[in-house]
Amino acid sequence: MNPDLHKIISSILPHTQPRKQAGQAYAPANIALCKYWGKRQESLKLPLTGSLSISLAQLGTHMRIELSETDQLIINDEAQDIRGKAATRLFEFLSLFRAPDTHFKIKSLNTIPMAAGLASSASAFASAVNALNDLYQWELSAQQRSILARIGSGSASRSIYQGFVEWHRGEQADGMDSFAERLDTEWPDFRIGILTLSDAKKTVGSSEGMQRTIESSTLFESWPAQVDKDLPVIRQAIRDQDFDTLGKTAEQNALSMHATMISAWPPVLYWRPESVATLHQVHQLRQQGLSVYATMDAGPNVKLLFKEKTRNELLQAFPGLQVVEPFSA
Ligand code: 2P0
Repeated sequence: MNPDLHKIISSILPHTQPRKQAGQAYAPANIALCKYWGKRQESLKLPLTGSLSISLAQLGTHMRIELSETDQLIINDEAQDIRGKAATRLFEFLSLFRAPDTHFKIKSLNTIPMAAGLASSASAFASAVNALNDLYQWELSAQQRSILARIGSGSASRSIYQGFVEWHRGEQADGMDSFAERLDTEWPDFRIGILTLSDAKKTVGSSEGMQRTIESSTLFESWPAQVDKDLPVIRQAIRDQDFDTLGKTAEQNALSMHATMISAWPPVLYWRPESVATLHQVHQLRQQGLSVYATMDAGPNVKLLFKEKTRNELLQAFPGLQVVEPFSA
């Protein structure tokens, strides 16, 4: 085990570990409005920049971790190959927290459409940390859970909270100041629309994609400056409930991130023809006066940002649109 990881984790966990037979918890998925793309340190998943997201309320991962004789992983009622990529990554992470002779039976239920490429590592690793917190009765703060979830997957640091969430870059080498916090702004009529355009399997995972971008894209040199410009604007637009400033800054931020990916070699091109057609359609709707913006992550699908009053027009334009109300109870 990486000695830093061991030291950091034991500095967070309480010394006594009373435990139950099983722990369970939920964590929402999240969509970044100012994206995280690039690490300054790999094993602790320390980001090059801060980022800011909105969590997806009831769309996320329910996880139950039960003490067991063997390691098992069941996702949406289907037993997974324990040697598969996703299972290996999850169990390597969980092994950081358990005695060597301990085994877990994990049952995970995703309420987010898997085909949307949104059932990402964020809600999985955040729900895993929350479930461990329940199993071992650690009673960790949200900030401590955010740090642990970050070690599993960077974006999972943000999935510890609902609402608007900022992940601070931090400066320290041990990552103890690189955690997410909830912004104390509610925005009841803010909506996210999910468009599942393609279920083509992801060709390049995020970790590999960001590494390749850093190594081979000269455009990437400008990415931290883009975030420095966008993050305060997005934070302030949320405080002011200034939807158009938020929307256009978030869309430009997403497209700037994709520009760096596309200029990597080999190109990290997540876009499909349907993705580009949808971006054009969004731009056309804006020209017609509709206040709607787009964002995209490490996959071909497009997410829309809009307000409740625009819902019906957008459902007409995009019949398959799944509308998320991030501030519904
Ligand atoms: C984000 N993404 O901010 C960005 C936008 C994808 C594009 O966070 O290597 O799965 O586990 O830290 O968290 C996806 O990256 O990567 C991601 P790791 P993660 O949402």
